[in-house]
Amino acid sequence: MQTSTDTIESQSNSGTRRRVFSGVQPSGDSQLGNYLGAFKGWGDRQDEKENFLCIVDIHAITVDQDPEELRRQTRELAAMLFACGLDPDKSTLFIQSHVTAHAEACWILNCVTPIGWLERMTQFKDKSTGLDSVSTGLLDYPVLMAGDILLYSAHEVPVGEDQKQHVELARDIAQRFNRIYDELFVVPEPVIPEIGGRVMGLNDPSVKMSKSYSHIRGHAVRLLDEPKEIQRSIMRAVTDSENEIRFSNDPERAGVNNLLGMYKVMTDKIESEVEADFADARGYGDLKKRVAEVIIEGLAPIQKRYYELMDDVAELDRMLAVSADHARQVSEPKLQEMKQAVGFVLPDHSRS
Ligand code: ATP
Ligand code: LTN
Repeated sequence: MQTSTDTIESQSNSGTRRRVFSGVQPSGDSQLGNYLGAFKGWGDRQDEKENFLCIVDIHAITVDQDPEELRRQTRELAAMLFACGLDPDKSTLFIQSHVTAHAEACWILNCVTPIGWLERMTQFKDKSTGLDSVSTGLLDYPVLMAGDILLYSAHEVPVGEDQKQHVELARDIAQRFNRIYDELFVVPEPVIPEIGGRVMGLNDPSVKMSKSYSHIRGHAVRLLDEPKEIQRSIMRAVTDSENEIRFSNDPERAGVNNLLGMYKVMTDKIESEVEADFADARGYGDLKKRVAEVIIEGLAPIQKRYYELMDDVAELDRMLAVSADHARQVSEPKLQEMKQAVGFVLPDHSRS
């Protein structure tokens, strides 16, 4: 029986690195916000954190999907994440459906989750409004997500602001399970990145850049866009009628702030250095030109690596299989503890 927090802590760490879990939906073409707000940071910090990163295809089918498209987008996202710098020797990047513990953990956690907690979720309300028929999976989405996180005893869950409520629910579920049964779960913390936390749409800087809208012309820079396309999108970005190139919280100046924020994260500079870089700029035209340049330059090696990986899908699948093995090694013992705690008879392994 697991009772001490110390034991949970030691289980959740193979070395001194704090454990991180995050998930991404294979829901379309990755865009610059995904890179600046998530993928880049995961890669930059993989020496100091123990990353478990999951392509959440089981979550994806909570809304309608074309099967072939889902399969294609899942592989494309895997290739893109590796191309963005996730090193398979340092980070465990795997496909959720390869590790059956996720679906099993979800079921057990369902049975300690009051349905009212799920009906209150903002994402459920947003995604279900106006639909003729809503799947049970869509309501259950946050419990599957709680299972993802809790199976790995993750301390930190980097997510965008929109997913904070789900991580808080995962905390509530963990605490409830710990209270009803045994103290099995680390209670995870949501981590919202400050820089790059919210890259805004180029056509409308009041809405978050998102892969679901990346087909709308002028909304996003997609990570696979060609240089000309990137330049065109940035040059057409909405700005304001002033001509001052500095960071600001003024909603009227959100467009310029967004462009400066992109430049800052792409170049790993601090705000004062960014503003100094533009001290000699002649207006927003100059700003946009230089922002486009750093994006094009930064994405070039990523695009090259992405196409190499997609040229050898067998090798990509092999990399994913190795990661899934590792994910299973970590999650399976936790699932067994959950089964033990709720009173299941564990199978007799001496027979296999
Ligand atoms: P969807 O349109 O399917 O919701 P998305 O592009 O909004 O997709 P997610 O799959 O929800 O992206 O998120 C993947 C990761 O990328 C998350 O960690 C999220 O916080 C981050 N992310 C997504 N969009 C942005 C953005 N505009 N700015 C900063 N980070 C972002
Ligand atoms: N719901 C998240 C994706 C996701 C996730 C997770 C994020 C699924 N499981 C576990 C963090 C931890 C999204 O739509 N971005």
